[in-house]
Amino acid sequence: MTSYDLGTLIANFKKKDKIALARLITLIENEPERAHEVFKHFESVKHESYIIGFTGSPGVGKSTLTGAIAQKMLDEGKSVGIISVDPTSPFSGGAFLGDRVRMTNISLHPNVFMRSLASRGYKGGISRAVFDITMLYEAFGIDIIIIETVGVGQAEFDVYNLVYTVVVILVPGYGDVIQMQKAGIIEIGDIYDVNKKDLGGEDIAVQIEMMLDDTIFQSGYRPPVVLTNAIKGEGVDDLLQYIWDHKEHIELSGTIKEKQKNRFNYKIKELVFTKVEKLISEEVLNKKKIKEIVNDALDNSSFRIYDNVHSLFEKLNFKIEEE
Ligand SMILES: Nc1nc2c(ncn2[C@@H]2O[C@H](COP(=O)(O)OP(=O)(O)OP(=O)(O)O)[C@@H](O)[C@H]2O)c(=O)[nH]1
Ligand SMILES: [Mg+2]
Repeated sequence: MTSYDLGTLIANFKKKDKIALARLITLIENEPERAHEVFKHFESVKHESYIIGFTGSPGVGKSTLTGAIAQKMLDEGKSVGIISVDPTSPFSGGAFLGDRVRMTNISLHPNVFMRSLASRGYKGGISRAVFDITMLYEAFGIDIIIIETVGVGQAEFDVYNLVYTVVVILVPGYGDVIQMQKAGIIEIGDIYDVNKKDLGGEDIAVQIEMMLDDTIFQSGYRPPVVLTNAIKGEGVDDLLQYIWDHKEHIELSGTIKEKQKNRFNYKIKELVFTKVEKLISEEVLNKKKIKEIVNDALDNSSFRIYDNVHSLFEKLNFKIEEE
């Protein structure tokens, strides 16, 4: 994987070379343990991207809508980085091609970058990979990042911890709002988009509004509901406006700082766990002592493993000296 010299890659990346960005993403996807080598080069950068999540069941129109919204953002002079998490694709290449077909208008634009990930098979999980890619997009100086996820499963829920505005996308006839409520999806939306309005959707919008009527919003912000036709671009301006409104709301109320703290805590925990796991494997699991505990269990009593492992850890001295 180290067929490219890291120094050259970073130098090209800093010159805004999209190929260098793509290669660094691949490097970090495959070798997350090298992330510190990469990000060391950006410690003087203070650029922050605004991160938006688009979530909804398969086929609701997430990619089409992402394409339409991204086009509007480009028209406003912003650069856009897209990350599509595709749970069905066994490898990212397939997802990328599929989404590129749906985002043909924008995929060749110089200020757009796209990446698709299969949601399985990443060291540290999908949210680890997604987080690291958002960091590379930020380092690259991208203004807006859109993360497209299918709204099921823990991995996707983790992604909500990484974004500032969550757009939940529904379509006419798709189940009912109660079903979504059960899945916990309904609580996480900052904006609700009922897409495919050419097929109806008023009833769904009414159901969501009713549900929102029953919810108390401490922050004073009530999530709006918008109807769109992503193919024709209808309602997309409204959706975009709601995104900017939410951004403004969280910036003015200071909520964005909390969300950023959340992001950092989440990442730090993941980095620490990864390090500790490695340390434990090297320092503990490979030790002779473990074999002794196993043999002791075989020779004497299986019940001894609990106390033996407990005693082993009593001898470990994990401490960070704080002055
Ligand atoms: N009628 C109608 N079809 C739409 C609309 N938006 C998207 N579609 C179609 O719905 C299908 C799925 O759209 P995608 O954008 O791929 O949906 P997705 O949610 O990204 O799908 P996955 O990534 O596979 O989960 C495509 O055939 C789109 O052309 C809309 O507003 N109206
Ligand atoms: Mg899609």
